[in-house]
Amino acid sequence: MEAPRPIRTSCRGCHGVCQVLVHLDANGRPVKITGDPDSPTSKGYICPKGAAGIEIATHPDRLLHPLRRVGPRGGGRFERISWEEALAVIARKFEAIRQESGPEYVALCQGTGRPYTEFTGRFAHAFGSPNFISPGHNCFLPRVISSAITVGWMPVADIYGQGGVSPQCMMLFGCNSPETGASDGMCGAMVKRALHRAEHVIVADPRRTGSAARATLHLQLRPGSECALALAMLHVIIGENLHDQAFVRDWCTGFEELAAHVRAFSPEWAAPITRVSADSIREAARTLARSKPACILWGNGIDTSVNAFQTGRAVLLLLAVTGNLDVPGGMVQWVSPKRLRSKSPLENHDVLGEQFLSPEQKARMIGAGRFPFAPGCHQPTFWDACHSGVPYRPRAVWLIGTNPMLTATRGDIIEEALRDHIEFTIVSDFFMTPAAELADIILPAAHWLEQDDVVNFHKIWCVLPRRKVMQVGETRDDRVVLLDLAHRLGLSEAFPWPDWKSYLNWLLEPSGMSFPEFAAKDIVLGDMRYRKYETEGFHTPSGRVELVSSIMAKAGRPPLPVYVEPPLSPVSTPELATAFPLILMTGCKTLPFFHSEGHQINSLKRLRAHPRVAVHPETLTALGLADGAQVRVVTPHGQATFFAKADAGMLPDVVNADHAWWYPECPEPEHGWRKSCANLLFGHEHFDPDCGAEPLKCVLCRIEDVASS
Ligand SMILES: Nc1nc2c(c(=O)[nH]1)N[C@H]1C(S)=C(S)[C@@H](COP(=O)(O)OP(=O)(O)OC[C@H]3O[C@@H](n4cnc5c(=O)[nH]c(N)nc54)[C@H](O)[C@@H]3O)O[C@H]1N2
Ligand SMILES: Nc1nc2c(c(=O)[nH]1)N[C@H]1C(S)=C(S)[C@@H](COP(=O)(O)OP(=O)(O)OC[C@H]3O[C@@H](n4cnc5c(=O)[nH]c(N)nc54)[C@H](O)[C@@H]3O)O[C@H]1N2
Ligand code: SF4
Ligand SMILES: [Mo]
Repeated sequence: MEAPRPIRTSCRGCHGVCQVLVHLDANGRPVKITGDPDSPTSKGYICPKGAAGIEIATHPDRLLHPLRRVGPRGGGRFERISWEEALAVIARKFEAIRQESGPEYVALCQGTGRPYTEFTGRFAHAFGSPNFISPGHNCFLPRVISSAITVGWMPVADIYGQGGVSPQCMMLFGCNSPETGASDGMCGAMVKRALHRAEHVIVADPRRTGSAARATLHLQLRPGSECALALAMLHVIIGENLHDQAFVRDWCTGFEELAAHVRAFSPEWAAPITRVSADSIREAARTLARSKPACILWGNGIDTSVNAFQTGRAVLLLLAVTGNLDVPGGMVQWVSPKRLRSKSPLENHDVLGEQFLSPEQKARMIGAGRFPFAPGCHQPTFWDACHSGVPYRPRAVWLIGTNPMLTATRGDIIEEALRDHIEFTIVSDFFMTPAAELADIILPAAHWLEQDDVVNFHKIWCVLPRRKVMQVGETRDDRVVLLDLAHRLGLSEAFPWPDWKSYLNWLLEPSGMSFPEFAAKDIVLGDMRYRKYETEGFHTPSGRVELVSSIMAKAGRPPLPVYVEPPLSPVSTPELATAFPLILMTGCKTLPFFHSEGHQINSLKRLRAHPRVAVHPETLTALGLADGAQVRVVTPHGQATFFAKADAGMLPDVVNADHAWWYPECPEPEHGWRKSCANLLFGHEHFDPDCGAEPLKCVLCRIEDVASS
């Protein structure tokens, strides 16, 4: 019998947009996933995580049915229950808490942006709870929010060449998607292609990444110093009159103030701070300003510091003054298809449902007002409250797609809170995790191979079809579960769709397409237009690019970017640096894993068997350590165990540790989560005052040999 034709769908193994082919056997069972060579988004690329999709979905450890805890928390005993029972128990409990204590006593924590995002915030807010928590303060949202207040939209590097122009100069600024596969809704392989085409490639990264090694210019800066680099580049561009005079005159506010502000920040000022030579800073600035068009792929390397928000603004100002906003091959605002309803919170904030919260409910958010530009409820502040009960302790916490003991800071207090303090915890996941071990109810989530979807969460540049090709056990799409519970709790105003299918049809309705018609398409694009500001202005209070931010001034924050030294560094805390002489970066993404995901998966573990800390070979020798030695990374806050990896691309006093590492095979309930958890190395003391970001890539540590102690 002839095998059926492969099914074309889109992968959701990360934040990429790769289109893939799922190959079926004669019985219609998926057996293999390959890249789709005809895909306009990924042109045949597939990474190991995408290729492992079936291995993940059908893994023997996959959660298959709803479970209810029996016996004590952490005792490892659960019983199978039906979906009906699980949902009825949850609805009853949520309703009781809403009546007895108030809706804010039910909190919803999600992980990074995944399909559920279009309903999670909406659900919490419609229920009346402002306590909607995500890792967004450390990820992507500092750039989204700083962009929103500066230009009114999220600029995206125009590497796909919709306007028929490729970037001449590309700068990677704390972004490594060519090596990690994808980020921010863009395929790393397509970024790589654009890098090959660009005349100039500038990489600002403390590590010599693959892209840095091939770049025209690698600015190997000290971690955490990137705002100083951006300010000095602005100094050169404005000082040498290399800025786009017409754009600045017609479309920016505050240029004179900016020019006066950056006068003090010369390359000579920045060189000792960044460790990049003044000549290299000048060269980078001149190249960026003189190449038309130019774009900057900015990434998580600039989100995770106490100066993330200001840095995001400084990078954006570089693009504004060089006239690269919304031009072909520059940094563009994507035009989404008019005839599809957008479910992207980046485009339509109402998706998150904040309009359903009353001002009184908003004011009850844990940490309300602490960080003026934080997205939602600030994750570390939230977990502190769960632990201490100050200002109050939520009674129910629903963890959807997050493994907070591994990926948030201070997993120790999160574990204690879940075990000893929170009355009712629900976990929705694919697998049993250290957090799920402490849950009262566990809900098995559907994998992307098990979902029909209209994919445009990031709204970076396209809408893609996703098709359900399999069903494992009783797993359910998180959104189906949220929709069902919303109806049980009387939230039909916010969730008017009777079921998932009708929601998808509602999204497609203006186009007149049915889901099968949509699914038969490769991609749906809007009619891209550039320089939209010429007719619409910029979506800011002044209608222009606010080089001097009126919104920040109003919030009592510096309206022009300033450099802030990392709180723990050889400069800020020289005494501490004698005991902790190395600068520690954590959590640069690695190709095989998606944060804590993939550690059960053989094909992925084969690619990286152990958690690593990358160290310069001379530093290893000076420490008397061999390549591959088991070491302890120690900070003033904690310690974790890794395997040393000699890496000549590191600066001698900078090391880089993997994050989110755990051992699913180790005994429950901990599954070895404490052993190599980079996030135990951070306290809850230092935050970005604007958005609440944490210095995950710039603290101090020392390295000790495990064998000799
Ligand atoms: N030290 C350090 N820490 C970091 C970072 C860093 O750079 N350094 N990076 C930070 C960043 S950028 C982020 S975004 C966060 C990520 O933080 P998280 O999102 O909490 O990280 P994941 O490990 O991806 O956890 C996701 C869990 O969700 C499950 N899951 C996956 N897909 C789905 C789904 O569709 N539905 C459901 N219900 N479950 C699903 C997975 O099995 C896994 O157990 O980590 C942050 N933590
Ligand atoms: N394979 C894989 N892909 C992923 C993920 C994953 O876990 N695995 N996670 C997804 C998520 S949630 C995110 S947020 C994205 C993040 O993806 P990216 O935006 O690429 O972020 P990172 O890999 O965290 O860091 C990018 C680069 O920043 C550099 N960097 C670190 N500190 C600094 C600094 O102080 N200054 C500068 N200029 N650079 C610095 C690092 O050396 C690194 O090379 O990736 C997404 N894609
Ligand atoms: S890069 Fe991301 S979207 Fe692309 S194949 Fe890999 S996991 Fe899937
Ligand atoms: Mo992220």
